Amino acid sequence: STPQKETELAQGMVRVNHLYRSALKIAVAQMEILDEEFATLNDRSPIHHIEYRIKTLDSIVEKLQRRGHEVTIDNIYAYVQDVAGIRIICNYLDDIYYLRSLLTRNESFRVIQEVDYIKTPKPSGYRSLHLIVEVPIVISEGTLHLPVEIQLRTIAMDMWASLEHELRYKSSRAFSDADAKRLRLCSEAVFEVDREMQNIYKGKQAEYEEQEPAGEDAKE
Ligand code: 0O2
Repeated sequence: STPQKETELAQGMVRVNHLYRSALKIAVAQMEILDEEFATLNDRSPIHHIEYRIKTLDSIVEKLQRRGHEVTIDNIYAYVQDVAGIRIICNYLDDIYYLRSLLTRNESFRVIQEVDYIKTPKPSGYRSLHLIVEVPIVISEGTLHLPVEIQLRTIAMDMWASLEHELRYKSSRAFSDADAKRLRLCSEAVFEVDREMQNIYKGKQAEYEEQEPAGEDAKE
């Protein structure tokens, strides 16, 4: 790459950063509004907590190169859909699909891609629901739509993903095939826990509903 190309890339990155930061802010604010609404109207929110990040330049460059694209600003807009990323950690499995239904039904964030790694886990054992939503941002030239990746997962799936990432990439010891196999088994065990916790929660809820008269009946 020539020095001129590098200057163009650096200048373009300032704009990329600004635009995707803006899209991320709007998407995070909207998810926080939903979370607060659930907490106020219901006694609990399907959201345990929210994390978010802007992809680092190194990670953007690595992704473009891995997929055989030249590293240009246009190619970032065209091929990297997770420059802005939100991770929503939910308590229960059903909470993930409930949030998915809210996101797919609303008019302002259009879901343009969905990959369900819960129904079909990755070969590593990774589980999460990945959505790409288009977020409108108003800038001086008008309204722009930018993609934001939303990863939805349970606390248990998040525990597995963080430790797997740590073991695979950051641990000082070598990562063997046997380690990978044990991690796949852990992923299945964790999924079993998710299903059982979900059942316990559903059971508890049913018990509660039996004891408490429904709102309408109580008034009569
Ligand atoms: P970051 O935060 O950018 O550094 P890609 O795999 O990136 O070529 P795609 O389609 O975006 O293409 O990938 P995918 O797999 O749908 O989503 C990538 C993200 O999902 C990763 O982000 C991780 O956050 C998560 N992920 C996917 N597979 C695994 C896995 O096996 N283990 C763990 N722990 N996380 C996974 P980046 O790009 O790595 O990170």
